[in-house]
Amino acid sequence: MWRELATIGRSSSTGGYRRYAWTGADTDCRAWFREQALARGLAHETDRNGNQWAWLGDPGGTDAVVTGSHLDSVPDGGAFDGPLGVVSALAALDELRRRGARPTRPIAVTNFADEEGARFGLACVGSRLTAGRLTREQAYALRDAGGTTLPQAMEAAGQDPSALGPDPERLARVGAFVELHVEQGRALDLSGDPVGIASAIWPHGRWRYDFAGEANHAGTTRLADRRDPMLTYAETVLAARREARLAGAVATFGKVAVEPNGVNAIPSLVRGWLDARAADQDGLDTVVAAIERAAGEHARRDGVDLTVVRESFTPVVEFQHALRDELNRLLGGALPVLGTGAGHDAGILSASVPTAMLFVRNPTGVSHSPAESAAEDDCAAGVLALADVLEGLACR
Ligand code: HGY
Ligand code: MN
Ligand code: MN
Repeated sequence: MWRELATIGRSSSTGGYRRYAWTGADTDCRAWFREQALARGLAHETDRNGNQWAWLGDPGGTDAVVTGSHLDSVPDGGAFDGPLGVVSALAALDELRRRGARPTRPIAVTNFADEEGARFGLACVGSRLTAGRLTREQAYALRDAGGTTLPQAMEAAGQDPSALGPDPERLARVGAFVELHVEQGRALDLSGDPVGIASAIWPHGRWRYDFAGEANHAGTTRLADRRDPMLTYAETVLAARREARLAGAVATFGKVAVEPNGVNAIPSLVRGWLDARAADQDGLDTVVAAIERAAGEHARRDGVDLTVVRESFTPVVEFQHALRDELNRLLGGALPVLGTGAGHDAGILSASVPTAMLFVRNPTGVSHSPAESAAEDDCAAGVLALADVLEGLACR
């Protein structure tokens, strides 16, 4: 399974993945998922929001135990973020069959659409829509850098967007959702454990900063006459690092767009995207407000106009203690329980259904990079742990 998926959407130059929602690579990942489902005799369906479900047992049944993750990636992402959860879910079903386990509840494997938000800027679009945390109107307003809207992109990929929206009936049939994911940090490497259980997800969001200045000639415009938005952007990036350090948070400007982006032209506009996260909402509010304040001060000094728009936000997630503790009991009771600053579909769904997460050790902690890795033995341990969880929850 892993080798068949590994070639899809992989850049030959960087080795990173470019599986953006509703592009050809995403379509190929979806086709792979459907083939894997049908090869196992699972009932495959794509829901109104483009999420794929592969059912063992009655797709219309209730109290289902659902497990899965996402197949889309960040630009030049790693092989494991998302796919490890989907492949491990399918492999865990294979393990249940090998054990002769007899499910008494429906089990489903999912591939949630557009978790990374790499193309349209909003994280977890498929699960947000299904959970009613993104309206049809908001989804229809999403555009990529080329101006293509989400519904246009879905239609071009053969997915009908006309029914985008909440799916309460579907979620009412889910008794528990468990997402396995490669750890995006080094806690398990430091503790020496192959598998861990999630306690919480930090609150986090994405803010677009537009710095509007005045285009002019790089060679003839006196420094005193410039309204250079690149200067204000640069000061804001430095302020983000300073304020994050002071607040014990994290803040990143990882994406920037410059107009007209000419070597010998002072930009008219610089657009920078801030990703900010903190252990609690107060910390996040503090760092976000401090960065915006600093940007405003620099903008005034530089004669630049500043606009800040929040494009994505996920509040803190505390996974349900009962399911978290049930997983720990099913796995021997001694697994480490750890928080994360990374967002996940499980975080979005946790407001609608009992959710839990399993993490698999990442020896370097590196993620959102072609260098992301996980040892095969640890991945196998994750599959067995997920199989134990599915057997314990769904095969009473
Ligand atoms: O950004 C995140 O935390 C996740 O990878 N979507
Ligand atoms: Mn990710
Ligand atoms: Mn992920």
